[in-house]
Amino acid sequence: MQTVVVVGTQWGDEGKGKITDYIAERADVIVRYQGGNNAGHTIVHDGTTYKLHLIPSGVINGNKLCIIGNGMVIDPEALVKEIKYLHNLGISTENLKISESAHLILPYHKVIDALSEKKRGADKIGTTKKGIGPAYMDKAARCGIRIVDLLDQEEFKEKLYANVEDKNNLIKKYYGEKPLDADTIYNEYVKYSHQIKNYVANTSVLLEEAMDLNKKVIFEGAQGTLLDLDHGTYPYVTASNPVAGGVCIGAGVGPSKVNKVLGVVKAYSTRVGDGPFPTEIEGETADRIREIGKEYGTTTGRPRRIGWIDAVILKHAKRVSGLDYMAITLLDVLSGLDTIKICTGYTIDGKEVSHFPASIKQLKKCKPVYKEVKGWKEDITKIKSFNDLPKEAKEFIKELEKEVGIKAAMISVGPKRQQTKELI
Ligand code: 2SA
Ligand code: MG
Repeated sequence: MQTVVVVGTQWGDEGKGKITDYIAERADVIVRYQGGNNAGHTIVHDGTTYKLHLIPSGVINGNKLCIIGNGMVIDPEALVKEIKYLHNLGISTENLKISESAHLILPYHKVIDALSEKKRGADKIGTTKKGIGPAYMDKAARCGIRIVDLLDQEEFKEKLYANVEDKNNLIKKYYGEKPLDADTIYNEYVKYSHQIKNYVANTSVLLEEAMDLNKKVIFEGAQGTLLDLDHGTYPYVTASNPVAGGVCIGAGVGPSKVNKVLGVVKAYSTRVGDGPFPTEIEGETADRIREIGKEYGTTTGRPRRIGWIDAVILKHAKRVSGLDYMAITLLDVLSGLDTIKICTGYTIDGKEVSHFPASIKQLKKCKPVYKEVKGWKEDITKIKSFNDLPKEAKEFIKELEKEVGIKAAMISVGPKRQQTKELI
């Protein structure tokens, strides 16, 4: 198999970084195609924990080509910081390439992100305040500034000053806040441009060359299906397309080049940020899962909301991304529970709901229908293979496969590379 997309099937934090890192051992190229430093991918390798936000998880794997695709939005301050962080840990970024067409996050995007959240009040989205939404807004409004513009100081200056004037008017008019200084931003960004210029390339061409040579490519999704701008719980979503289709747009490859899609499925559900969450639970079980699963935002430190696994969502993810297989992660976190619930459907006022609803109002009314399976007591973090799992854990996976209609190709029972097991 030549290309694989690793996609989040829920609200992000399914363990995509860990699964990408695991399969990256056999790959040549790892590509991020959407989002920015709102993402938080945690990888544990040889006793070191790596937290990545922008750079593909494959970077930990030695000499792999790592691509930041055109569909991403890049905060150069965060990028330079992440490069330094990796260097300090002895990880080389020699093979990192950044698309010249990717858009920049500028200081005013972060300010506007925070101010619009404040303005939304109780209806806030719960963004990471990294400026992601406002940067994609400018991209769609055709006033965005790209990496290629940053490398051309004259071009950059012209675009930056026009934007700062516009944004300052907005900031003053709608929010009554103080304006930003264009000169300060310009000087700061020119400094960054020198630090990143050697990484910049036409990454679509690089990918084509790699694929022509039959190199193995992984596309690493960030966030998840339910946070997708088109297929998620709009407006409680991010501003990009994490679903598998986002690869074509965000990496500059045609759909015929995407061979397999692996959906990463957490054994329970989490959501960080606001918006509907039909299987959400609170109380003792939720707290236990949050603590054992270390369910706190990798980027913001926010405690994540907890719920049971939801097959309605997984079927939605299977359809919109064309999932071939599942990778079931954080299975070990469920050890010790007497029973585990799997949501198999929803009802609204007693009536069955056939598909994941688009209306937020409807979604809020959805009551989950649960199937209960027996839990297991054993610590499963040290199992050598899938066969060592207690029969209840195997039963849980079998039920999920039946409900969703696709096989589990992998499971993971801990953060280390050796704790990921292959089934097929
Ligand atoms: P944004 O900042 O505009 O993308 O926020 C919009 C929504 O998308 C959610 N979102 C995320 N959800 C889960 N994980 C993400 N990455 C970090 C992590 C988040 C963190 O790995 O833990 O540290 O808080 C991520 N990024 C964006 C966000 O919560 C909003 O619901
Ligand atoms: Mg994360």
